[in-house]
Amino acid sequence: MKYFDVVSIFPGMFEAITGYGISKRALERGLYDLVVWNPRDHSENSNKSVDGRPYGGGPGMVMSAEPLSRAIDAANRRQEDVGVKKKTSVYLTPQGERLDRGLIDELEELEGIVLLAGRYEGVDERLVQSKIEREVSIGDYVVSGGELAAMVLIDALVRRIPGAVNHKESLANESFETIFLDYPQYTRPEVFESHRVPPELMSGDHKLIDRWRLKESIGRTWLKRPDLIANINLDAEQFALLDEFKREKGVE
Ligand code: 9WO
Repeated sequence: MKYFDVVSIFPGMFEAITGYGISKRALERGLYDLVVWNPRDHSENSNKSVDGRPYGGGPGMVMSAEPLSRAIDAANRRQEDVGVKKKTSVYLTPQGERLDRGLIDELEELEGIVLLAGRYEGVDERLVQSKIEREVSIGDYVVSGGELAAMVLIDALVRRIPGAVNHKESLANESFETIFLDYPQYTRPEVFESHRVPPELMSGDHKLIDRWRLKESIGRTWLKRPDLIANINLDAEQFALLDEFKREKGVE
């Protein structure tokens, strides 16, 4: 069981993961739990305000430390109540450490994560310093708030929980995917706008199909993500398949 507690002023957004697909099924199967804590419910002023004007001036609003702090405390308390031992707190921000497979590997070791999704121009820095252990970015761009980034992180972790992804095969594929990009996929019809499905896939010869798929995976990685290929030491078979790919495509 994995526990996610998110602090957000837009709890409804998280239906995007709790209400659809693999992440919905995994929740129903009891493989993880997700609770969203709204700082508005922890605001003590009469307007239920969760933000204030930035000290020093400038445009927009800043999320206030106090309601966020109480919401994060409630999230941490519930993690303790359910017996979570290894946990961390994460603020989603473009200033954070870049989310990649390595960071997912690291976070996968934890039983619980408290995620802070900010809005407006940001969060009072004192809150980040007192309650946040890690800052994580999903890429070098600004979106309208941390919620989408939090969901990207949660979804990537949920699909790694044993039993979340149906087919045994998909799990094997995942380890394959850790090295190369996916091979191309085809379904009916056999001819679309005069383009046929590659004959290897129609052969029924599973050894030939596996070999073709591996060749395409390596070839596509070389074509589309040379940065990834540079970090892989190809073995003799993989090198030969890449060479064959290049010759077939008439490149190099
Ligand atoms: C707004 C802004 C406006 C003018 C100049 C710089 C600015 N930065 C921001 C900003 O970072 N706003 C954030 C909105 C405040 C915290 C939550 N927001 C957010 C998180 N936008 N994008 C992310 C995010 C999180 C993780 N990975 C990529 C982007």
